[in-house]
Amino acid sequence: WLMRQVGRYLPEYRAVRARVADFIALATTPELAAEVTLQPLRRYGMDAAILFSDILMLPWALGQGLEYREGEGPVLPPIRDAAAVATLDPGRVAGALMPIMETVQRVRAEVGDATLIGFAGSPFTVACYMVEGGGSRDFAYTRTMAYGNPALFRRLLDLLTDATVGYLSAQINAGAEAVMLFDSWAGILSPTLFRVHVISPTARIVAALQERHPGIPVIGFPRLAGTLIGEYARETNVRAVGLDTAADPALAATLVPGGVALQGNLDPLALVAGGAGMAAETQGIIAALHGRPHIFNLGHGIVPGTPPEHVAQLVQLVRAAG
Ligand code: 1CP
Repeated sequence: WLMRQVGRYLPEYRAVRARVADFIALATTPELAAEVTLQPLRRYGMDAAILFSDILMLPWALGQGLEYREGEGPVLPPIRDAAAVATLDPGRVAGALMPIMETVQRVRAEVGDATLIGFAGSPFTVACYMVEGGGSRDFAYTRTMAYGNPALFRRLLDLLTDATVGYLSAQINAGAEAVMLFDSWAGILSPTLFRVHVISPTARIVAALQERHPGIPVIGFPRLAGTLIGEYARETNVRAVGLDTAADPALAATLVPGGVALQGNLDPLALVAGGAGMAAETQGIIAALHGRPHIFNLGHGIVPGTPPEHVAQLVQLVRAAG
């Protein structure tokens, strides 16, 4: 399967997306969300489906406003002080996210032999968007809060950690067979804060899920973690670690314990290019991870301009190598 295998690069996704007003309407209409979740399996025969939703549906469910603006991405009213944190209401999460659980049930009923992966953002990455009020190149407000008001930042992260356990647990109860934690901005922290805000909440989430749902694997994706990926894998107990594009698979294989699967890590832009360049990169990654559990994937999500036929070529290359 591939990160962001559902989305704008697929004409059949754009057709469904055109039937609703916005992204939130699509994510909360189970019939349509289930349909788009299954699109890449129908087109390419992927071995896993990833729930169609977004990491920001959790802040939305907590009562923080959320809007997806065309060409601009997500926009939220920033949370930067204690009064704003106090407006977040964990009590409304389960009810608000009920349509997403119905999507999980629908997909599970139709997914056949493929694996259904549920997901959430990691508490740190979700906090980045909540504090900043949307995407950012450097998440300056968030990092400044983490250093300058550690008690408040900690309170926000604790609230998100508890809510994420409940959210992922509900997805598993609805039929998710594995879950992934997207920590897209893990790499912007100092090593000290990486331990506090990335490793520690992730370890808490994995432990709570293992207790409630023994045997359900958790895939962690601490993007741009560099050499801290080994410590992340050892301390969090995830069953698989996603490698970002910049990670050297051979080095990662020496840092991460042998029983932990590695997932990744073709550059999404190599997929845009296709052809011989993509094939060489793909073969290099497969060779570097030969002999250990490897889930072939990208190093980050598929980008909108990706030609769908390049994805078909990639699936063929990976199948031929396996
Ligand atoms: O209408 C649209 O098509 C909007 C585009 C879109 C899509 C298709 C957004 C807005 N989210 C999604 C779906 C999505 N997002 C999925 C499920 C489908 C799949 O993987 O195939 C997943 C797993 C995500 C996860 C996600 N959302 C992450 C983590 C992974 C990553 O890409 O780093 C992040 C950071 C987001 C936030 C987000 N949502 C959407 C956008 C454009 C963004 C990025 C904003 C930014 O940082 O600028």
